Parts: sequence; C-alpha cells; structure tokens
Amino acid sequence: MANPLYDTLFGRHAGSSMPFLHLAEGNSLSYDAFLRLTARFAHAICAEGLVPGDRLAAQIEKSSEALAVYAACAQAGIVFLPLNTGYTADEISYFLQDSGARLLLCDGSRRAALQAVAELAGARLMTLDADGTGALPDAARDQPETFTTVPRKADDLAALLYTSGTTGRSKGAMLTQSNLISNAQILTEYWRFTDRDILLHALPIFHTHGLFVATNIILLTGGSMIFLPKFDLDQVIALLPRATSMMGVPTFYTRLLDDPRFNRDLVAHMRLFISGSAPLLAETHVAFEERTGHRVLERYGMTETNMNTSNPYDGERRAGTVGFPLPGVDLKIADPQSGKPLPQGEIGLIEVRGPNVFKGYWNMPEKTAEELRADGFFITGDLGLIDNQGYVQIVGRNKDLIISGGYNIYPKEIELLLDEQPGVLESAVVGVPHPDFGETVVGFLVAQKGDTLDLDAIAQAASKSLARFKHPRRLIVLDELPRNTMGKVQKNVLRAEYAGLFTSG
Ligand code: MLC
Ligand code: AMP
Repeated sequence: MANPLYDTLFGRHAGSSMPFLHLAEGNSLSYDAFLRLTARFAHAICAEGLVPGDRLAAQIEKSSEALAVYAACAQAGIVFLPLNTGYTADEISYFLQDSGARLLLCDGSRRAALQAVAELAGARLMTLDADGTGALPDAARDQPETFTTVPRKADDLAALLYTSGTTGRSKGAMLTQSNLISNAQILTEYWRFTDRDILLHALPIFHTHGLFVATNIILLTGGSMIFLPKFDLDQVIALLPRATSMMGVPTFYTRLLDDPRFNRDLVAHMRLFISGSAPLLAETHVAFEERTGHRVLERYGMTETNMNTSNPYDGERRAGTVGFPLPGVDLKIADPQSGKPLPQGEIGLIEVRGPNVFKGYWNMPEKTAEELRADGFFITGDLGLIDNQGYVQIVGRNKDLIISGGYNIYPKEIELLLDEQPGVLESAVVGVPHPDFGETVVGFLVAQKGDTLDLDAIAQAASKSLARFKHPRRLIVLDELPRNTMGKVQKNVLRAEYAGLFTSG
C-alpha cells in the first residue's frame, strides 16, 4: 500500500455515495463529498509550503471541515497535531515551539490572540471557522477535487498528540500510521462494528477517543456518524433514536442518567454504549443497566497507546473493570520498583506492549526511555490488578494526574503558576470527587509569613494562562501543607480531607 493510513481508512471510499456524516443541521455528507473536500484541503495545505513529515497544528471547532483536515494530512503525508479548543495562547505557544509546526489552523475568533505566537514559532496561520468558512476553505475553493496520495510507510508518523507531563511540560506522543490502523482494526472486530452502524459522536475530535477510536472505526467499516459539535444533552436525547451505538466519557452517561427522558424506550433499539477515558463508577454501570437494560461496555486506553483493554462484547461486561487485554496487546502488572511481573491478584503498575503502542515522545529521548522499556513495554502510570477471571481493574494512579470530564490535568503545571503569584509561599493541587466531572481541581495555598492572599487576583492569573478546564474550582488557604516524615507533601491527606467538597451537602 502506498499510504496505509489513507488507503485503509479513506481512499477505499472514493466514489461512494453512502453517508459518512449526519450533521446537526439535518443534512448529511457522503463519503465521496468528504473525500473531494479532503483533496481540495490537501492542495491548499501543500500550497502553504508544507511537505511530508511537517506538522500541522489545529485548534479548530468540531465540524466536517475540521475532520477533513485530519484526512487531508493523512493524504498529504503531514503529521496532524490537534489541540484542545480550550487552550490559551500561552499554551498554544508551547505546542508550536516544541513541535516546530509549519502551519497553525485556528478559528477566526482566535486569530488576533494567536497571530503573535504563530509568528514567534515561525508558523504560518490560517483560519477555519466552526461554520466551515475561513482562509483555508477560501484557498481550497478552486483546487482540484482529486489529490495524488503521498506515499508513506506504516512506521511513519501520522499524528502528534500532546499529553500533559508530570514536570509541567507537555509531551508530544508520536503515533504512527500502523499504531492507528492496527487499533482501529482490532476494535472494529472486538466491538462488532459494521457498515450498518450509525455512531452518535458527541466527543471532541482533538483527542484519541473522538478522533481515533470513534472516527477510525467508522471509516474502517463504512458506517456513518451523527456528528455533533459537542455533548449537548437535549440534542443527544433527540438524536439517540437514530443511532445504533454511542461512545462517551463517564460524564456523558451520568448526565444522561440525570435526565428522566433517558429511559428504556428511548434506547431499546441501541446496539452498544461504550465508555472510557476515565473510570466509570460501578454505581453508574448498575444504574445504567437498571434504567435502560443495556450494560455499558467499558474499555481502557491512553493517548500513547490507543486502546489497551476492553470488556467483552458477548461475555460479561463487569462493572468496575476495564475487561481483558485486546488481541495483540500484552499487559502485565509490574512491581513499581523492579518492573518484575507480580502474581495474579496483586496491585502494581500496568505495562502494555503491542502494535498500538506509540513510537516515543517528540524530541524527548530521556522521557521516552523512562516510560518505554527497551523490550517494548510502556509504563502507563496506572495502578491495577488482574482478577481471578482475567479482568483488569484500575485501582488508582502512580502518576499525579487529575481526570476531569475525560480531560487530563497535571497538577504540576498549575502549581508552578500558583507558586509564582504574589504572597504565595507554596501550593498543592489535587483532584477531588465531583458529581459531574468525576474529579475536579482544588488548589491549596500557603501564604508567605505575614502576607494575606488575594484569591480573586490569583484565580484571575490562572485564567489568563490556563485553559478553563484546568482552573481550580476552589482555592483554599492553609497554614501549612501536610507532609510526611521525608518532607513530601501528602496529597492523599488533602484528597481524603476534602473529598466531600463538591459531593456532600
Ligand atoms: C468543559 N469545562 C470543563 C470540562 N469541559 N471543566 C472541567 N473539566 C471538563 N472536562 C468547563 C467549561 O469550559 C465551562 O466553563 C464549565 O466547565 C462547564 O461547562 P459545561 O457546559 O458543563 O461543559 P461541557 O462543554 O458540557 O463539557 C463537558 C464535557 C466535555 C464532559 C462534555 O468536557 C467533554 O466532551 N469531555 C470529553 C473529553 C474527552 O474526549 N476525553 C478523551 C481523552 S482521550 P465555565 O466558564 O462555563 O464555567 C483519552 C484516552 C482514552 O483519555 O482512553 O480515551
Ligand atoms: P490520556 O493521557 O488523556 O490519554 O488519558 C489516559 C488515562 O486515562 C489513562 O492513563 C487512565 O489513567 C485514564 N483512563 C482511560 N480509560 C480509563 C478507564 N476506563 N478507567 C479508568 N481510567 C481510564
């Protein structure tokens, strides 16, 4: 195959009049129309001087055009670097500099804010608005509707996805064509997707879940997606009767369960509900089955590895577990110190190896070596065990990570910012349980001797440089941080003490 990713997922649909995307406005886009748009975009992107292997960074709203940018990158051999639409200009600046992206695509409303950071990083800037208009579509308008697919090898990079880092510096996970293809093939089979599937797609498309898991599976099968700009409860409830399947983060399912319109009749026809990206509480699993008669299928993945495990399609989907390692994925529970495999039933670090596992972190050989063993096992940072029937259970994290509504937040990044604020001696950021987002961010501050902290000003400073989803939902001043005898801050003590902050009373 000349370009495995493009040929496997996209090229096979050339000339197909079958629907690919059903849009919120009520119209549908066929595979063929989507591929013609893709070709025009590929021409317009190459006309900006990008060559195979270059990175294209995109901070754009979800739309069929935004998805066509992903396809155009695949066709032109360009590395796709999607960015959370919530990121501030400060955050974008880092991603551009680190990746050396040649082009930044952004929404027209952000052009003024991002022009300077693009220039600083030596990237060109083009706009693509949520309604599909902008400089890129303008440049693509008169371009040919076919594009000669650029040859690529299975081991070539397809995408660079940034994950937050424990030191505060984000790391670009390098995903190859074969990482994406192999995972899409395995999941399609495991979850029995076919061309008859209509997937309700309400996830963002700047992360693995919405971009690769959901979209690549549909592309591989030739099914279609009800492609919604975001998760809007009313819209999802209105459109579920037209879908066969849905993928979501746990917040989707708890929000649906909070609404009495979400009942057995509404979803009696559905084939499959899948959950991932954050733990689905066993009580949500049980409540979901009681309400709908469906058992949510929970799976476990990461940006660096795509999907690793899944509950079975036919067998028991067990609440509180993430199922079995997928075919082709080796999973071991290792001793955190020695890395040696632990006996069944013991808790240790989850390590995975397989065709799904990424190639390493962009320009960070030391970080790569720390997390990716020479024998191919990736140290996930998740703590888990394998039960006596082979189900994997995630019991915690060995990494200081907060997952809020499916978005990852590394406390260090916020602590560094809080520590810089006037009067702050030190800070600790932890995740506490939250009824909607699963976990949410709380910042604990200690003032310098004799200082009184201006919490409004501190919150304001955080909001200037951090995406909204990372903002502490509460700032709490303490006389001192709890420490163990080694002097290490005991975040577990803070988490336990403030566990009821958002969930009780
Ligand atoms: C939005 N906000 C969030 C947030 N999302 N805050 C914390 N955590 C989040 N996840 C902000 C909004 O900006 C808003 O700010 C306020 O919180 C409330 O907004 P909302 O209207 O309630 O939020 P909404 O827009 O509905 O978004 C919530 C959500 C969304 C859960 C639908 O976050 C979402 O789609 N999450 C999915 C994330 C995802 O795809 N993760 C996959 C990662 S891949 P204000 O200013 O109004 O207060 C991965 C690998 C794998 O992990 O295994 O899949
Ligand atoms: P990300 O870096 O955004 O790809 O997030 C990956 C992390 O999400 C994993 O390391 C896990 O901690 C978490 N995660 C993903 N799926 C699940 C799940 N089903 N249950 C618990 N945690 C999950």
